[in-house]
Amino acid sequence: MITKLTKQDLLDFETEIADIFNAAKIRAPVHLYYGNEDAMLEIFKDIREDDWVLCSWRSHYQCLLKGVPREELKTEILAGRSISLCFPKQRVFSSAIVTGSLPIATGIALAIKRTGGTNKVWCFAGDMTSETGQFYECLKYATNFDLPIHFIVEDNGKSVCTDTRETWNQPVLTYEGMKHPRVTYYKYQTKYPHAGAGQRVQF
Ligand SMILES: Cc1ncc(C[n+]2csc(CCOP(=O)(O)OP(=O)(O)O)c2C)c(N)n1
Ligand SMILES: [Mg+2]
Repeated sequence: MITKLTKQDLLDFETEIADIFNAAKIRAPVHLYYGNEDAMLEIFKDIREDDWVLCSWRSHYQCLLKGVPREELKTEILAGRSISLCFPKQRVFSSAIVTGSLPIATGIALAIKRTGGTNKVWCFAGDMTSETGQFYECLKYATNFDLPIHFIVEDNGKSVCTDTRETWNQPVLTYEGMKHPRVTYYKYQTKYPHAGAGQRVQF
């Protein structure tokens, strides 16, 4: 574990950001986590300081757990950059484009392998992202070339306002319950909407 952060620290951070957002002090979207703190703390037990962490638009917990100082993260979010947080020093990168970080993560893993590195890439993807062709291709490439990468599928059941299982007419998602050596799947129930913190904020 890189930090000594607790579940309560994670919850407190998102609550503070939610309050600031609802007070209309952040003039850009925020995507908050809730309900996945235990899963995150468990996953980060295996993540090392020299590993790379690739995320989506929803990445506050990863930034904190990878060692980005709380105030530094807050400053970036307040500046409107929550949707694509990047901290090269802590080796955490995000993309606001659905599937955007997957090929980048795979490429970093390829570079580590080619240069004989011993570190690894951790790539986080939402449930809808995990059902895309891009995800399938990146996982296939990483598996077949034995790249040092691990994917984490974070299932909140939705893609913005759309039910992922209904979209694909698939009651069980592809990586749900699958024992794939390069994939960790977990389910969580958030109390926040896809973006924002529950109150309409005009940018
Ligand atoms: C290429 C692209 N298409 C559409 C969007 C709009 N969009 C942003 S997040 C999102 C939902 C993705 O759902 P999921 O992968 O389950 O992640 P979650 O937000 O639920 O964590 C969509 C469609 C986008 N950012 N990029
Ligand atoms: Mg989702």
